[in-house]
Amino acid sequence: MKKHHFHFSFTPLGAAVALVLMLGTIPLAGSGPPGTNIKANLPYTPVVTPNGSTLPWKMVDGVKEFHLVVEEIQWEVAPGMVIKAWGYNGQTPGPTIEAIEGDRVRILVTNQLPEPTAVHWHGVILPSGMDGVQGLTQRGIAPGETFAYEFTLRQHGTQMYHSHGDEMTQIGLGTMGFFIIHPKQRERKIDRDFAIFLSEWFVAPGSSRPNPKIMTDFNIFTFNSRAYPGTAPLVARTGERIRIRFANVAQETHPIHLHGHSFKVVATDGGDIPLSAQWPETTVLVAPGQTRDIELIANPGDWALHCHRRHHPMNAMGHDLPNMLGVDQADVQEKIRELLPHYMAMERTGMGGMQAMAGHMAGPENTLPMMAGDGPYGAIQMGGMFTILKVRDHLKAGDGAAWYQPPEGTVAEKVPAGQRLEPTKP
Ligand SMILES: [Cu+2]
Repeated sequence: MKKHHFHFSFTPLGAAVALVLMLGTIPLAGSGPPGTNIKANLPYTPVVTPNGSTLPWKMVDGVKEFHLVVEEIQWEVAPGMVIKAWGYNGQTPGPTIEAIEGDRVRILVTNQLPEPTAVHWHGVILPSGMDGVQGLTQRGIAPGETFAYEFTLRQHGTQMYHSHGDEMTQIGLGTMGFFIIHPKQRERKIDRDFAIFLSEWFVAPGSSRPNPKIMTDFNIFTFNSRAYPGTAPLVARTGERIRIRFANVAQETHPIHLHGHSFKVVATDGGDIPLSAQWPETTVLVAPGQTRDIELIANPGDWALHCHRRHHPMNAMGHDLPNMLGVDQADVQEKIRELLPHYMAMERTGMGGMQAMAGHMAGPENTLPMMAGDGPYGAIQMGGMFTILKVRDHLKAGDGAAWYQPPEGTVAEKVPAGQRLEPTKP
């Protein structure tokens, strides 16, 4: 294979541009990952990857050079559950790559996995030999080897990178990330730009290794490989234009629903959707192999953002157990326990009690209760693919952790005694 030569031939202009761009990679104490915090020096609004980070880069002879290391990692899905995942640079999804249309990029990939891999730049228009399909466009990157991918970005949009060798195992264990290409000039300013990768896993309760052989029956559902209440909220100011990018290389389709807003799907992994072809939505379906960008104007409040398949904003829920809804189990609990030793008489009135039960009953090690999260009014009874868009009129430190303070008289309340309660009838 042809060896790469890294030339150093700076022109004064190139050096100045490089200096300005590199300033963007200097981390500020307490202000997030490198590359995401000095907006003034970047010609775009940096993407925020909740629970993740942005991959730093350096200019090498006019080429933006990134370095990914694919490796086994210990990954916390949420407090109480750590898995042995495979990811890039210590994370799953791997750090978000950000670049600009027209950039020449070089991405070094070092393989620390126990088997060969290749990295596919999903949706990126590039020379075939840089496409990263093991066996088809290159030989696999053997354990310990470093490969260089290099190409010029001829488009903009939300693309992805993911393993394209032994995909069931490698993607199933977390080897994917965002590859975001900003346009040279955006027509409308974006105030906040978020990126959320959708994934599902099967991790047998009590174990820590995701099972890569599972095809349909998953038990852990994640945003950026985190399950609620481990998902970081999205924080914004009232009236801001928000872009949220979703990506999926998993097995399931995920209809992602945002409360309290009407949004437009403005782009797919194939490019921008023309204004005349955008229509309003409150739920966007993101299928495997797709990305979808939505834009909205932020309304004040705490707004649920979640997958709308009902078991996806849930954690492991023992779904193979019998249906007990409406069954008086007072007399049969002991008999059921002869068949299911750990069975508890539950769910007669619904499954909402599961969250309270999880609080005072020891479950299996290293898994997550089906429902979790306490809000200002009680148990939220959610898990999995669930997070909160927190929009405030005036942002201040700590807003990410604080609950919305609604204006007087704008919260649903119990009807006072003595008022007429007859339902209206057709
Ligand atoms: Cu889903």
